[in-house]
Amino acid sequence: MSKIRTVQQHILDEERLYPGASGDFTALLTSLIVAAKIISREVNKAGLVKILGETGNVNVHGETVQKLDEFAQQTIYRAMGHSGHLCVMASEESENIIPIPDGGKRGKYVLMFDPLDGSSNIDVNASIGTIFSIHRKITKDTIDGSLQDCLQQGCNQVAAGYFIYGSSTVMVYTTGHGVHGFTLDPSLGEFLLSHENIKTPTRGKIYSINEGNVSQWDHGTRAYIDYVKEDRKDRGHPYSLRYIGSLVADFHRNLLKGGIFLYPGPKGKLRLLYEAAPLAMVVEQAGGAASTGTERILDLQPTSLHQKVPLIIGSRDDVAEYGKFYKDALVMAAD
Ligand code: FDP
Repeated sequence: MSKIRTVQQHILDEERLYPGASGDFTALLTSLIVAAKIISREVNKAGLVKILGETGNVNVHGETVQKLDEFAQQTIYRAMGHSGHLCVMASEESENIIPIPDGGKRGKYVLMFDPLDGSSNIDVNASIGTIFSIHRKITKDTIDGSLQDCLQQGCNQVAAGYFIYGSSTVMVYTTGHGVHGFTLDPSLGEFLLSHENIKTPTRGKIYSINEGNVSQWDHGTRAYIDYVKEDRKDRGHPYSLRYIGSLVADFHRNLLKGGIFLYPGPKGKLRLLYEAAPLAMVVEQAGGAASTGTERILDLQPTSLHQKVPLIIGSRDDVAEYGKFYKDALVMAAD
């Protein structure tokens, strides 16, 4: 019979792997989980917005109805700003770094987050999510964190993960010791271990890409997508196309089933710090890979807060195969 474990118990177990741990990190994740539960509750009510009041209006309870992505942003800020464990935050929704509120205790961690990824799907009841990435403070001059603390390579993350608000709410996270998934039991208000030590298949049968962008693709991407669509049973082809257009949802499905998600260049659309790097840490910990086509995502040195990168992520052999197509096309173009 499978064991019953809450995410809190699991985080505490992981903390015991570090005898000198102060408990700060555990407390930080606990605050983040509270924020996610509040966002989850609000996402579940999204369909009632029209009944209870339009965005910007005052609803029947006398509350101002906010856009869900603004609500998610503020909820995380309010839950984390006073947690005492962070020195700075950065969000996909804010242009600049987010300092810790005046008077708030400063801590040794940096939080980067995308409060509500895939938000264009809210109105159609498709899954959306919150992505997070945690680094240690590296600057020493003041107790406040700075831009430099936010612009760290993904390989320095101490934890990363996401919450997906779908048919149920699921949390997936890693601290560098495997990837674990927890499903929210709304009646208990607890995330319970549902996916222990997730390993993604080394090769999948799914490709996920916005094919409407084909005219903007490079030759390598075009050749690769033609290849996965070939009717070659000996190679396990054709692959099935699955694209929701909500990164967390597309990523989560491919993580569990195997497959490849592509948002190719030249510049890409997805953000390095809030989307690509955290999901790259998760996928690598699950045995998969994440690349721009030529470089490992976790090796990229960010140069600005909202930097976009091409993102090719998923099953290890599929990502490697894409890389060969991409590089071959570059070589051919150079000849
Ligand atoms: P959205 O615009 O709905 O917020 O990064 C944002 C994102 O969604 C991802 O979640 C998703 O994978 C991607 O954009 C979809 O982009 P396209 O509509 O260009 O396919």
